[in-house]
Amino acid sequence: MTTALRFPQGFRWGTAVSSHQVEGNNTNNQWWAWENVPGHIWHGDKSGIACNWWKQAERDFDLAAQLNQNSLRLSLEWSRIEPEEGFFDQSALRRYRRMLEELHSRGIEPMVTLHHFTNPLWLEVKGGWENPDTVKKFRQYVVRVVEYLGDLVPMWCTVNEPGTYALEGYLTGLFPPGKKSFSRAFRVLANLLKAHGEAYRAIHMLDGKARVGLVKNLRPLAPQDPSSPTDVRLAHLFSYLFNDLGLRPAVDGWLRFPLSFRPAPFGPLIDSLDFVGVNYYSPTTVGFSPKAYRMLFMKWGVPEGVEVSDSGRYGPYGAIVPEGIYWAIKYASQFGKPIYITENGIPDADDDQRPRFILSHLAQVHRAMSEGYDVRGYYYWSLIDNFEWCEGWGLRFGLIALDTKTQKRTLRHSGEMYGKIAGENAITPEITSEYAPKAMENGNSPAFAESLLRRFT
Ligand code: IFM
Repeated sequence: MTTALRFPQGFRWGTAVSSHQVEGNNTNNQWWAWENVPGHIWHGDKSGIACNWWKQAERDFDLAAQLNQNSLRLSLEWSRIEPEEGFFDQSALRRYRRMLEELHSRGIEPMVTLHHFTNPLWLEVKGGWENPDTVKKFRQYVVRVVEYLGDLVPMWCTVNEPGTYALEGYLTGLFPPGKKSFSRAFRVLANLLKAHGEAYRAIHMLDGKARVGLVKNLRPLAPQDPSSPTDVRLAHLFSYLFNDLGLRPAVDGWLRFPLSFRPAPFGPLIDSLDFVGVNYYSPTTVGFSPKAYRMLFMKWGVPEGVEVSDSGRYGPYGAIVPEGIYWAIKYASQFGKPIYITENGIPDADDDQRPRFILSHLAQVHRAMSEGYDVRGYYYWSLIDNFEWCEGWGLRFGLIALDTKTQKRTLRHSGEMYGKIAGENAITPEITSEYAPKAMENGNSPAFAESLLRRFT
């Protein structure tokens, strides 16, 4: 690499976190209850005090500022703000207000997510997102939040990864409530999408200037055996169910089958995106398995012959395919809205892959932008190691390593590198040669990546 890859002025350089994963002691949501049942979390881990953000987020805001971050994506914990139905806790709202002010005072613009996987317990016992009334209750919570915090929040994400929430909570059963039912999964997804639409309208009613988006985890899906017509069809079907159904309704408003048995547009959803939040991690292969009858005979896997990241309870977290982020940007661009990469990251405890991962993915973001795709920012997941849901503390995504026993923070090499990129607003040849000289060689998986892009673009 001989010339720098420069990003436009004003590009958002950020990191992302979510409330339950960093705050600590979120005892009043369904995840806390779930964690306390043996067998649910790898190694029996618990979120505990997590990264102690409820008391000391400012310590990590300082670190984010030192890494030249101009934005940070964090989420609000509904179960703190509305601990009992209809009771809004002013002290919780005050704490969030303080956090947001502290970010602004460091020159860091907050991007705030309203729902990131957790529900208050009172809501969960009423059926959570299976219950259509939850949409109305979410709207009420959003209105309170925006009235109190709106002046400090230029960008809102309504719901984080509705597809993942529905898939893991209602199909694989790895997330609470641990159900396995297609019809429930699609009911939940439909309600989350409706909630997005309602929240979009409510926020704009209160603040015309706010920008509001939905955060979608986009996964390139490739047939396990490209010569098998069944695998090819299944990959397309799963891409439709996972990628398309979780995003398209926020543009055209339609809740199609299987989101609804009587397909119809849902008014508040129509054209309800000011931006698309794209989370990209890795691609998945899809193949036919007669045993997988509960999953429409689909078996998922990690592409073969491709470098993988650290492993969790069930094997590698994912394959490292930087071209996938380029695919995700192209895919999201069909909706005609600005794009933020709201999450992209890798679990890599010893940090031997992360510098290369970040550089090669950013190079693909740059490639897309130089072709005219409107990407406005990139948020690395995550600023600091945090509680990784059913994988507990077993997967480490942070630019900053956390010792959970002592709460000691240690900046990783990759963190230092990301800070330099943000500071330069560019990937310079010096940064590349210092941190990951081979990152731009596309040495990982060129054949797989190219076939992936051919199939899905
Ligand atoms: O930690 C999660 C996050 O909460 C949602 N997106 C994926 C991340 C890594 O698995």
